[in-house]
Amino acid sequence: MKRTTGPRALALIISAILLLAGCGREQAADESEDPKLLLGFSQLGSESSFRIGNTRDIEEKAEEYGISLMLENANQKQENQIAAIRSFIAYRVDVIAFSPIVEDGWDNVLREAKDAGIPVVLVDRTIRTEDDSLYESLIGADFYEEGVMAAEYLLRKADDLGKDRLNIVEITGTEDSTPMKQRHEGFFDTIGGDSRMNLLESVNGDFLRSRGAECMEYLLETYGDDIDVIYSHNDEMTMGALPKIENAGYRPGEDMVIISIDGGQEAIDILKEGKINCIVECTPMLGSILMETAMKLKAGEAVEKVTHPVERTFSDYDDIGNLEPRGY
Ligand code: GZL
Repeated sequence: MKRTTGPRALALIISAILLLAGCGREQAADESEDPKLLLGFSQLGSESSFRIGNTRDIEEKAEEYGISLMLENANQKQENQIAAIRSFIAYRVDVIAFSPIVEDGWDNVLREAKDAGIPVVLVDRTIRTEDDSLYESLIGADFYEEGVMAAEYLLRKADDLGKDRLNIVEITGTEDSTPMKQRHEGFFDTIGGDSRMNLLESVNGDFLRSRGAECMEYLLETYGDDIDVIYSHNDEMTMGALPKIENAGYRPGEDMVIISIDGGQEAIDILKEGKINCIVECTPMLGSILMETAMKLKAGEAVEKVTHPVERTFSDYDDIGNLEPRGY
């Protein structure tokens, strides 16, 4: 029977090697200048410009703050994030940070971190737990508010279009992730009382460009001319959908209102061309707040339980000709 080394076994092997080889933190400190702070960060993957920009910003800010960073990319797998957190515990980092790919399934490993006396910071997304002492701080967007901002744009657009019926299709992000759940709730809570608004169907695109294209192909085959509005939970899926809309003979941004989220350069440029009507910003630039928070935790100082960055909307109602380069 072929035996593979699962992530848990892998974490245990890494831990054993580190401990047996005496490469734990204490040993390293004797041999070289101990950095002022060792931060272990588990990134969930590289699925979007947002994610790649977030990783780059964290790396750059660690360098700027003189913080030693152990960064592990989980390639969209929760089990890889759990294994990475266990290896950070074995290595006895000062602070653990991670962007949880989904909300559930973290209590056990975070209890191990807590038992080891290592503080944990959530970056970008949050977890669902009965015990919020398992993490010190959440640094990330208010996704519910992003959904509200998207809906507020649509209500304004609906008034200008003067239609008494708007059929909506929704392309959602990763199932059970905080942005997927809250962007949906914020949007539909805001338009819920408006009789003009009609949801045809929500389909899951997992925040991926390729899946966004597949979702749009299905929605066009199923609803075609009936589609008035596309609400997409991130720019990657939106950019996957756009060629499908055009190949089907529709003008995105004119025949169909396109609302997206993130605000990376590629999507902003498409908005300037008029093929996307509204983009709600979701900034990946969380590195500075993360480094400040990690340094406070190491110094034993109090930190905010939740920090939301300030975000805005870009739309066809704005003059964005002179917008600063987005940096992601
Ligand atoms: C939101 C972040 C989402 C982005 C997507 O902060 O978690 O994940 O909107 C990314 O682009 O995949």
